[in-house]
Amino acid sequence: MILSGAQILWESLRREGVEVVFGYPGGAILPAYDAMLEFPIRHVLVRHEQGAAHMADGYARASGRVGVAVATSGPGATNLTTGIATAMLDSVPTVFITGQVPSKLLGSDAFQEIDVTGITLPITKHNYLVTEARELAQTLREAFLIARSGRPGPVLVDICKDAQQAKTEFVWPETVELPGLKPVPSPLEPDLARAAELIERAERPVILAGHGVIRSGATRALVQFAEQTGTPVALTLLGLGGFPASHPLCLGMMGMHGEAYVNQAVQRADLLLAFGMRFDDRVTGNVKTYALHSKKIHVEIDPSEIGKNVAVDVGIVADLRATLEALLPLASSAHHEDWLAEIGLGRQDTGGRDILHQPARGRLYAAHVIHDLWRATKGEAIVVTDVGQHQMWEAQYYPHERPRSLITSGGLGTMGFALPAAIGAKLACPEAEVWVVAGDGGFQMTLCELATLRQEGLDVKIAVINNGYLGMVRQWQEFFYDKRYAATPMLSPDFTMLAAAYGIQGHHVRSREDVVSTVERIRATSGPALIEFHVEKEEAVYPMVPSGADLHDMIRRPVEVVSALEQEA
Ligand SMILES: Cc1ncc(C[n+]2csc(CCOP(=O)(O)OP(=O)(O)O)c2C)c(N)n1
Repeated sequence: MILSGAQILWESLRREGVEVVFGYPGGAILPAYDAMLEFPIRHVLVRHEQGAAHMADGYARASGRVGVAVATSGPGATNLTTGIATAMLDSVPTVFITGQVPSKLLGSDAFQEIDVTGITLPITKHNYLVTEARELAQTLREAFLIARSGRPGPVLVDICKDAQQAKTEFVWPETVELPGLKPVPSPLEPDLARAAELIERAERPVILAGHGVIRSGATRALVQFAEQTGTPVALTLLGLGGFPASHPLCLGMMGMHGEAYVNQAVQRADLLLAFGMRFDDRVTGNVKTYALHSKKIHVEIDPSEIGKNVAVDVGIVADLRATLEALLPLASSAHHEDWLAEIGLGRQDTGGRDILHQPARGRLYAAHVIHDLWRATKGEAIVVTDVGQHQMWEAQYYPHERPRSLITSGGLGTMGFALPAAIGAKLACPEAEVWVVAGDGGFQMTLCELATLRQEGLDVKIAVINNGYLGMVRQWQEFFYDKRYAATPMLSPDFTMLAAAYGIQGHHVRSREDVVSTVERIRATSGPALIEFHVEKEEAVYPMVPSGADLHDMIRRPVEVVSALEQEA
């Protein structure tokens, strides 16, 4: 079959099972856009290429499938980079297609020529420059394989305009073998035996569950393992939902804004079982004082993570679900009642984050909003957050029961992620209730995608948590810079009027009494809607481990503030 490079692109995507792509056209990718009309693929026209990248990312996180974004050369491609880096740091399977100037102009500083493979080298798992149509099918096949295999990640394919236009025989490679791509190893018997031995001996074990649980579909195996070995489970931000929040062995989130008692449990444990997590600095605090009394077992698909930040006693490079299934018959049944009771006692120490139980007195706290949103949605929504205080409050006050029900940028911490990623998530899971939870700052970074939301007619609900500040940065200034609020007070538009301009209904909420009724009101309507919640301006996320401090050294809500609130009661 003779096809143009552009036709080969879409035919290859179709064969890879791609049903929707997110993109924005331009000169160097026009042949591809022209050919697209012949193929059964839904194209979502974004308003900025960063949005396309986050949509592909949100689509992939919500579904587990590969998300695809398309852009033109030069500024189209550079606009993708924040989204590519976001996908890279959170290991999200994505493929980015960019147009490039004709091959004979490469290196000539042609109009809209930029070295895209050079720019994206450190933020992709792999990238390609395609100069000939006959290379395309093989390259795309490889790109999808690399994006989804092992530790997933973004792959970019930069295609010269003449390679899109040229015609060639279409040959679809049924199998692909890449010398550098090794099959995921099975866990080794001696490592499993050693791990089982450490588990057997442990008296104060804690499981640290990360994004890998969700990526490998290990939730059921993890629940079984935790129950059989009587081991409590602490979660990273990206691990939330990987183990049901309501499970009696679920401790909740650890790390910088984790529960005080969870971090204490990690510090006091005699065995840490790190499953599909990478000992990120937000999780460990000061590594020199991190969990000094524990043996450590680390199960990770990426060998470069083993021993990278924290030395471990047993490192198992393998798929997590396969490892847990292999470990289950070897691990003896155990109960750790004393240990669980000790942790349970610690639960009373909230570090001052129990603002929910204080009287509202006309004040609206973000914690109220998130908690009431959880109640109204029965905890069943897919929540897509932006980055900042609201992101941490979501993690603290919206318990997640299912994998892939929280979508958030953890590694890169990308403001502007939420709205576009939610559009991707909704397209991946049309039946799901999808909520954006964003701050007034981050929402303004990509709010042009309201137009995309409207044009696509997607039922995504939006909660803008407006505190009039770049809240998380203001909090750091409050704690560590003597309340010198440099460049954090922020003037915003009336977000409901802005929504109205896009043909989207909007509501203001200023008091706690109105939270549930307004949420219910927009849930009862289909189609997009926005609520602007006007919350306390100078509230902080508690507790907090300052960057680089010891994990047990948490900042709590000052006692005088707690007692003042109590006196009001
Ligand atoms: C693109 C980008 N720029 C800057 C930052 C640094 N940053 C982290 S949180 C934050 C404040 C976010 O403010 P807002 O969106 O209003 O959310 P809030 O913290 O108030 O909930 C900033 C500026 C970032 N994470 N991403």
